[in-house]
Amino acid sequence: MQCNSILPELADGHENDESNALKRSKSNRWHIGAVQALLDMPFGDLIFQAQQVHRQHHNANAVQLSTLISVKTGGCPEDCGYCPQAARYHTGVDNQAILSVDSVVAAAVAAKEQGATRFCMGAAWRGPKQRDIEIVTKMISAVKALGMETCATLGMLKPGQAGQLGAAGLDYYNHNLDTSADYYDTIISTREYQDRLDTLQEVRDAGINVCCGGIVGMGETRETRAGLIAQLANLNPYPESVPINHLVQVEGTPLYGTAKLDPLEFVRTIAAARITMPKTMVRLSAGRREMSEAVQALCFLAGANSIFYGDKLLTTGNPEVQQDQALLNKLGMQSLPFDPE
Ligand code: SAM
Ligand code: DTB
Ligand code: SF4
Repeated sequence: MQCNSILPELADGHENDESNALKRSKSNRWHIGAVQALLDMPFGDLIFQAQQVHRQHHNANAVQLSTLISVKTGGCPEDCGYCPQAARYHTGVDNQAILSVDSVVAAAVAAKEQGATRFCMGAAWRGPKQRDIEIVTKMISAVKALGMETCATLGMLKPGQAGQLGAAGLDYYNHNLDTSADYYDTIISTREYQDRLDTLQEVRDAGINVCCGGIVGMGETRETRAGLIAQLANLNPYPESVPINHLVQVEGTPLYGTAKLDPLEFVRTIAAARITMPKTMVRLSAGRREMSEAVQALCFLAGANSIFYGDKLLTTGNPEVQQDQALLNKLGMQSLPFDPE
């Protein structure tokens, strides 16, 4: 029986004359059309192909657990249409000054006890100031000393800042492209797509792992989702971690009330990320609390192999730890141990 599979080698960037339209171009880049062809496949064929790629590169029954903390909440000058922390929207999020290093370490200890191996510190900044970097680097060193992987998401970085974060022991920097270049200015007007790409380059140049993904369910088309995935897959190298967030609709934000995305479209996006970026950790990110267990299970089948773990994301809710443990048990999945590599 014929299924629309591409050869697994191809998914890792090699050309093959026998391959069909679902492939990278001669220049070894993913065309938006090729990613859209993946998204257009019959659902079963797409998941089968994603599983093949996934099993070639990963333990298909293991998931990496990261816990988030908001180290500085609300009052952000940016206008991201999805975000409850933008100062200009009235969302009921209370502004909170930067947390103390001690309280962040206490939260990391608790996260580690619950089984998280990575601790991600987020701040509602357009970008950090030097005095912010000085505090965050202390947080990073202290969390790293607990034997956890460290991640931070602090907004745009100026030259030199990524180096300071890396020297403190930062393993990953999260900086999302969020959507395709074409759709970006309908969602955010206070910065350019290129600003995001510039920060990603700063992170790369500092030798820090890149965590970069986006949000779906923002009223975009399938072509827009293809554009996001192609953009991510064409980063050279592609990110080590790719969070795929489902928009959490927060009252007061411009995107509140956006027509709901069909959950299977979300699953398709995960599968396309897996196929185009075979070795990356694809993170089933925001929006899990609003998702059924069955949809989450489909996301794991489609190649997701990491999640945010803990009762809260930054300002919105996440499934409770006990609920996630029960789901992973039900699926026979295990958490990935800390990998010092
Ligand atoms: N301020 C920094 C920045 O924007 O890069 C770091 C924190 S920001 C909250 C981190 C990411 O959270 C955003 O890039 C976006 O992808 C995601 N995010 C924010 N609000 C969200 C929402 N309502 N639903 C889904 N993802 C969201
Ligand atoms: C990412 O891609 N998703 C996380 C993390 N990186 C920082 C953030 C999700 C935020 C959801 C809305 C909130 O809780 O404020
Ligand atoms: Fe600010 Fe980040 Fe929220 Fe945008 S996503 S408003 S930059 S905290």
